[in-house]
Amino acid sequence: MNNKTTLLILVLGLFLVAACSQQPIADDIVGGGSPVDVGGEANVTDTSDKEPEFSDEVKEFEIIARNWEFAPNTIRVNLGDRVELHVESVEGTHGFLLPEFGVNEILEPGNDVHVNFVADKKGTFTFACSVPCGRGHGDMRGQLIVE
Ligand SMILES: [Cu+2]
Repeated sequence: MNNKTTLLILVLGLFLVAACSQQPIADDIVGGGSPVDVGGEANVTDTSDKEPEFSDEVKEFEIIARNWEFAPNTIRVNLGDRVELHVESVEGTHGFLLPEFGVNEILEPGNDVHVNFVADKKGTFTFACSVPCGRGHGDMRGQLIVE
């Protein structure tokens, strides 16, 4: 009886020791593979990258459309700026097309059309009239520069 109890305790003890010594090893293996760690680091990096990228500042520009030009025809903003354009035709019906930022507006004379977007990519992007408006239509374009 006494012997059996001792044996049982010994065996239980061995199981416990085995279980205890195996768990940290298993944890180490999971931790060493560390898909969780990498994901965490990537998330932290993403957040800190994005936060300074998008400012709360709104940059407003007045643009006049007439036959056959936009004035001004060059707009300069910084990456991450929120941009608000007030575009108004003072002469005939024109369009304002800036496809890279999903902008496509019709400019009826006298209507102040507000266009909002975030300058979320660097580069030089052409905006142009999208309404056939006469012989100068093809020259009626300008540039948005995001730097
Ligand atoms: Cu046009």
